[in-house]
Amino acid sequence: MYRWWVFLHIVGVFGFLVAHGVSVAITFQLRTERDPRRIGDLLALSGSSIRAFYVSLLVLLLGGVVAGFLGEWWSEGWIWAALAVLILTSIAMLLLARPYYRRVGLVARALAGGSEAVSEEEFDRILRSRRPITVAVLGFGALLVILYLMMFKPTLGLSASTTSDQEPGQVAVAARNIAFDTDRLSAPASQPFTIAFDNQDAGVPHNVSIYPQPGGAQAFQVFVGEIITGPDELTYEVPAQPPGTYSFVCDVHPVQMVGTLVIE
Ligand SMILES: [Cu+2]
Repeated sequence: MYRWWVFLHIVGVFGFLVAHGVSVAITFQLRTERDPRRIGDLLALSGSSIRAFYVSLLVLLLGGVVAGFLGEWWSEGWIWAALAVLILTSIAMLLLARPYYRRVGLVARALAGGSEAVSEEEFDRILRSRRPITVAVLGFGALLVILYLMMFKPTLGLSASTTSDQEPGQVAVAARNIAFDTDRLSAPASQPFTIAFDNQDAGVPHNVSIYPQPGGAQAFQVFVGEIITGPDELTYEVPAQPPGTYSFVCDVHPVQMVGTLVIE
């Protein structure tokens, strides 16, 4: 299900880019166009693409929001940041672009109607405004930021896996997309602790085992966790360990799934 909602989200993105590409192309065409009638036609064409643009935006938002719930991403910073960038950029672009289009349309209609209230030079100056470039750079920059947030998923200090709100002696870690959701865990020294393990990978076996690091406090494997196939959860009971730096590893994927466990 999750992949289908991401699929829908990306379909929305394609529609969004195609529909808005019409407006972008026309905006730059306007800078070289001086015939008021042609300009009126171009503005009408741009306006006609706006509906497809808003429909795509809705599909994009719907797919993204639902996928966010299914993937349990709403507890992480990147998805909120991406949504904020989308909303704020949309508002900024609307506020910057709308007066420009409105003025060009108004003047083009007046000139086409034979009005002489606006001179050719003034019309030229309005059409040569740098406003469209500002809007395009803003939009493209925001797309790059959102793409970065979606690809790299930085938690931005907001993550369900932060151990700060856990009681001492309770450690939580999740596996998703053949990766642990954190590369650093900490546990108290010289007392037993639990590891609440959440395997979110459907059909994929994972576990959590604890190994000493070279030169660490223990010479032998400290703990071997039972392997569970996701989606499944299990709480491991780990016996007391001396303070030191250890590795926590999934024995099924020891290369991709490894992190540092600090016992202090
Ligand atoms: Cu694994």
